[in-house]
Amino acid sequence: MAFEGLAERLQGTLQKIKGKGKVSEADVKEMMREVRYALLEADVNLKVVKEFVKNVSDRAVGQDVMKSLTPGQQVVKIVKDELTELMGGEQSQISFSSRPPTVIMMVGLQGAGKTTTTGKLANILRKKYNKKPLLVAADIYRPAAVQQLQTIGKQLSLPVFALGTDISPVEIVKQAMEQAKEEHHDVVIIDTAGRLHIDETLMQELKDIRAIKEPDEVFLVVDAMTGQDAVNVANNFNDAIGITGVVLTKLDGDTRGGAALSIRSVTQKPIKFVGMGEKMDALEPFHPERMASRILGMGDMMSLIEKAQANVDEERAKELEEKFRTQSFTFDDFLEQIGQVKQMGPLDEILKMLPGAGKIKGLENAKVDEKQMDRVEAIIYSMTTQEKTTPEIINGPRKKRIAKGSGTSIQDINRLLKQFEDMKKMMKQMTNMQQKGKKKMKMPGLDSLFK
Ligand SMILES: Nc1nc2c(ncn2[C@@H]2O[C@H](COP(=O)(O)OP(=O)(O)OP(=O)(O)O)[C@@H](O)[C@H]2O)c(=O)[nH]1
Ligand SMILES: [Mg+2]
Repeated sequence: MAFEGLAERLQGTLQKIKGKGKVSEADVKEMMREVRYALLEADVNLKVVKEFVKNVSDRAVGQDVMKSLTPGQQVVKIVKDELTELMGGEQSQISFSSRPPTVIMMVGLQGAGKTTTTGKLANILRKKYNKKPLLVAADIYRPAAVQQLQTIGKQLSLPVFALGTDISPVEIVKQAMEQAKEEHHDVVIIDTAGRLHIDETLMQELKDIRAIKEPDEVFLVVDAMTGQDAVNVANNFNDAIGITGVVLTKLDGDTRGGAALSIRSVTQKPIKFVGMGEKMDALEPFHPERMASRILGMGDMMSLIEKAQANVDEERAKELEEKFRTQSFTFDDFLEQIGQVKQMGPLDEILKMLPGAGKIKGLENAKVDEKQMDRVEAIIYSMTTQEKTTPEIINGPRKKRIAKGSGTSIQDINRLLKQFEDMKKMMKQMTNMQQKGKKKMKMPGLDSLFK
């Protein structure tokens, strides 16, 4: 899980100051020492850390905090605001050309994820923006690079422009632009070659491609796992050819976070997307505020809801919303949820998006494997209709019967009953939170699930 160490340390540190009715300068100093350490440990650029610490400190010992009724919480909010700012503040959108086709160039070092991201991005452009992209295979150097893009194109049913490897990338791109015009493609995404290190030939070639038609976006693709090196790479590419944004890949791995937190501040270029896996739907727009919220254990309800909305149909979501509200959620609904959760992705990732999830005992080690889910399903299938709707009636003899029927143990039944109760409680909390938050926060999307 990305950011794990950083999240843990920051949350631990903030926990100490959160409940304080009074926050002294010494408290802030103490806290910031730990924050500084946590950031450096996460491989955040030293200059960035210094500036961050200064900004938070200045605001945290300011008049507003001292006068506030909840200074501890105020400080936590400042940390969150500054983290958000550090990652760029607002979400950065794609710039489209007013005179199509929009040209997007993918650049970066070898193995960063350019080719994969080209496919993922085209997929998003088609799905969410209704665009008709053309993918261009301009990497003539790495063996099978052209085929790789063609395979991705086939998989997504998207056209790939390729001329083999005996022709220069500049010529390929020129001809691709012609074809895009003829076939009315409104976006052209150019997959360029990577190098092990930044070198003059690579840069010159990229400059030559750039010169054919000024791209609307030059996306630098960098591997988040490379930490501060990613920041250096970004700086070098930006100086040499000029980039417009960054795609941070492999954020699904256990990166410490240094790149995500430093890149924007060092290069002044926004992170536009993050890669969350190898599959073609594993690219997400980067939301600084949501990311800050996730790092600080405040959850990421927005992403969770969006994920849910992508998998749940509208009608059913409305029904569930009503059930959450009236607390009439049954084991049948639970069963259905399990099915949907299975579709949403790894459960431990999803649970981490819940506010305060980090504090639920044992959750960090929750490895809910398919087998366990199957067991839960078997137990529910062994319940009578009445048991499913009013689990309170499940007494000793009933438990015995269910255990026998599902090939599980009484302990398994007890555990599930407890989980079900906890889940109901959590839903109640979420519903309450939403109602309270309504006046203060604007959370579009959330409304449709929890009214
Ligand atoms: N886990 C994970 N793997 C990724 C992600 N993005 C790319 N990869 C993997 O990283 C490897 C390299 O990806 P490519 O897209 O071929 O990288 P490239 O930059 O085009 O590489 P070159 O063309 O050799 O320069 C592949 O195995 C991808 O599946 C991501 O977000 N998460
Ligand atoms: Mg490639």
